[in-house]
Amino acid sequence: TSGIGADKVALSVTASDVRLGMQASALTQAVLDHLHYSVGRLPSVASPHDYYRALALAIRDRMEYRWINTTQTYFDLNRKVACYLSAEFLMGPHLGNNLVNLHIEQEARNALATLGHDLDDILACEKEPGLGNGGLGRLAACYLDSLATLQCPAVGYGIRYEFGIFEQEIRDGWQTEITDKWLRRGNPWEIAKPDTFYYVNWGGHTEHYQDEVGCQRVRWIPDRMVKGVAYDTPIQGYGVNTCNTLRLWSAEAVESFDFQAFNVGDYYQAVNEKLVSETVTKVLYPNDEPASGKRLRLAQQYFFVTCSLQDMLHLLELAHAPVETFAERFAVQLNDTHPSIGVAELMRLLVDERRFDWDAAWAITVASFGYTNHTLLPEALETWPLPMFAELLPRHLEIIYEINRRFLDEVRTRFPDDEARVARMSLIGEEGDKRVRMAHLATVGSHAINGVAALHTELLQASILKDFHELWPERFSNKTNGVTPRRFLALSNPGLRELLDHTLGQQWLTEPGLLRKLDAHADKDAFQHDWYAIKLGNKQRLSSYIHAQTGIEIDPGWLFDIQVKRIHEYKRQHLNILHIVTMYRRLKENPALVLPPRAFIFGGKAAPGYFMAKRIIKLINAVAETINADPDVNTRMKVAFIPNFNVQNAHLIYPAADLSEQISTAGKEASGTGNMKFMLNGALTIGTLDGANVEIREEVGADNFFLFGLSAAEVESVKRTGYRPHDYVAGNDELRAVLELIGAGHFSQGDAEVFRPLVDNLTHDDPFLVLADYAAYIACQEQVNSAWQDVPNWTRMSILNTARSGKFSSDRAITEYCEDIWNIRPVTVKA
Ligand code: GPV
Repeated sequence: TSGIGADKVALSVTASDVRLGMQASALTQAVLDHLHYSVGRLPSVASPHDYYRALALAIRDRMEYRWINTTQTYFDLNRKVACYLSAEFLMGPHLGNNLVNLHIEQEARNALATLGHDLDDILACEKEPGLGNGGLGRLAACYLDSLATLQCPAVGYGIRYEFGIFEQEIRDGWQTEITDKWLRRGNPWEIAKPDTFYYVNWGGHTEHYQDEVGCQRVRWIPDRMVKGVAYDTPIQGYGVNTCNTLRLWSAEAVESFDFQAFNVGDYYQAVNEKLVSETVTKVLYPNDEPASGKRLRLAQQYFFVTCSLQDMLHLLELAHAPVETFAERFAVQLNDTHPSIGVAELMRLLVDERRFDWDAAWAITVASFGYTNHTLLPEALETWPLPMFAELLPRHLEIIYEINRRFLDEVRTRFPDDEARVARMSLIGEEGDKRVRMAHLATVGSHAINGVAALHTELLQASILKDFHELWPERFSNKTNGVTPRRFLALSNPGLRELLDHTLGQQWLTEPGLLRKLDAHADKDAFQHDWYAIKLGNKQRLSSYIHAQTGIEIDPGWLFDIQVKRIHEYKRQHLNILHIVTMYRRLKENPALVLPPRAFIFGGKAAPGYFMAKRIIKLINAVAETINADPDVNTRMKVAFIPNFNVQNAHLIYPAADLSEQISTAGKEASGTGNMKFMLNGALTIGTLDGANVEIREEVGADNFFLFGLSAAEVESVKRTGYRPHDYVAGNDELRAVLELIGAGHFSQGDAEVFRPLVDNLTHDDPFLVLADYAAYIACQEQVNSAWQDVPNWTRMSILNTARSGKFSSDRAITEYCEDIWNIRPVTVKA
């Protein structure tokens, strides 16, 4: 048999074994059964989407036994569990990934063929759960894949948003946002657990009282309440029986309520309160990086965090384990500060509800939590205005004051007579309006704090958490991000997967260090030939997709230069555009110029309220329209903006790239993970020394990486000594001409207003030093052009990129978290 462990069924399983068969014939039967019993459609009239649902349910059935068995194994063995708390999980389509991880793609393909369908058409029917904005949410998803694959006991805890990240459409070059009704046709992957729910309170006030034994205690008398109900999704590991759980909480109104406010208030007001409470999990905030600052966002954070912590306490109870052992049973990781209210909430649960004394509760809290920081951008650091915080979570504010009082005493003892330091480190910011600083709460409440790339961790320790690093250096470490090679190579680049399997054996998927063996093939003609053909095929595939989506035709033989990521000024999509316009001008002025043809491809969403980012999208599309329609240039350059960049179309994009654009202002991109996905798929990087680019360059070697631009230290020193972008304009005729062309409306039918704010911002302010790096970027792109013309050498460098990408597997990252922070060991789940 080809399935893993498909042959044996334990006696304790009572479900019928017809749901376990992994052969094509069993899958065919299962799809027909689900079409009949679950979807309720005759095969003859069933749509591809009906087949998708039937197949998805058939595959879920095949994970169910492993899933239940996994949970049971952790429970029986009393194993410590990693609880990954994240406001976002950007999972991507489940079906294809589950087929890869269960090793039954071919069987599923054959089964569908028998039924007259092509697996790829069926896979395309899945509407991905877009429960995240970008890198942070996708990282959480990669980590779940690795935890399951490494057989580590783990649960992902998050929010079941009814509306995920908006769908982006491009109209007249502008982004428009369409609501993401991802649940409209149901979700075959989740199982609702209506009996697993917890109550969540808000508002009201606190009362101090003496308990029976004379202890001072606090009661929180909330005035609103909502229920959090669990929805579970299986996370199947690759090639193992482990199938972990992603548990997402959904808000529901409580059936009955007997709060005072409801008794004395009028009925309609009470019903309205119920409606309001159910909006808690309605929608994902679409702001990536800048903190949103909205009350509902804080409510979402508290909602999912208290449900998750109550769930852990409940599990302890089920295991008859004392609450004192909490930190031995759970490692609770905070994915950025979004879940950091958990520090105060665990204290409340232990001190107020379980009557722990403060010091014992605090020891458990600190031993349980770890905090991962994902940004240094000041505007992205979460702080909450005191009045809002006090209104929503009055008891938590008191607890935070008490944590702060004790913490600042410790600071004063360690650093006497340094009140400036005390003010800097306080959990309450007092500059301007008073605010709760969530990064400080997360740091003080955690035994381990980490950044997401070597440079980022260094800068973290030297800047925003400098004082904390001086106090507790032993709590800090680096955990460079990683991505899963299952989804981002095996699933999305089947051609390359086959070549790797054939060349290295299949073990590279779990031991990506084996990719290094490709070094030995990098110079071989025949191997290069195969490699090139696979890349070309992937470029053909993307080219068709782009044509279908945008009408733009791109020759797959051209250099594919790709920048896909959220649109943000610090990521500098506009620097890329300045290069494109520079080349456009050169071609217009000198038609004989020799320039290898290039396709400039973009994708990414802008936060709906982010003025500059939306204008950058408009500019990309405006430049695209002009260039693509101009016969003087369009035989040598084209520009395309792929609408609605998401995990699903990312599967087509990364494998088709020749050149990966990683051009953020040094010091601003914490890590980046797209950079790793491109490298894994054999793209060369043009990039700054920022985030994980530094480590990518170290791994692949300086000769195989196009480096340009100021370093983080240089950026800081330029800013310190007074950056004057206008000097760069004055000193560079070509740059000046490019900016004038854009500003004067050359790409906007003479409209000199639309791009004025962008050009003005660059020439007068340029907070991300686009102009300071412009000349270096252009020069570096010229090196790219010469390198591209030497096909064998480019192919060699492409091979070396994949060969040396092993470090950036999320398996490596998760192994480090398990060993250094969580103290979690793998456990084999038996078949
Ligand atoms: I904070 N990141 C994100 O996607 N959203 C956020 O709200 C925050 C950070 C990203 C960083 O920008 C990337 O550099 C990083 O690779 C990613 O988080 C995962 O660590």
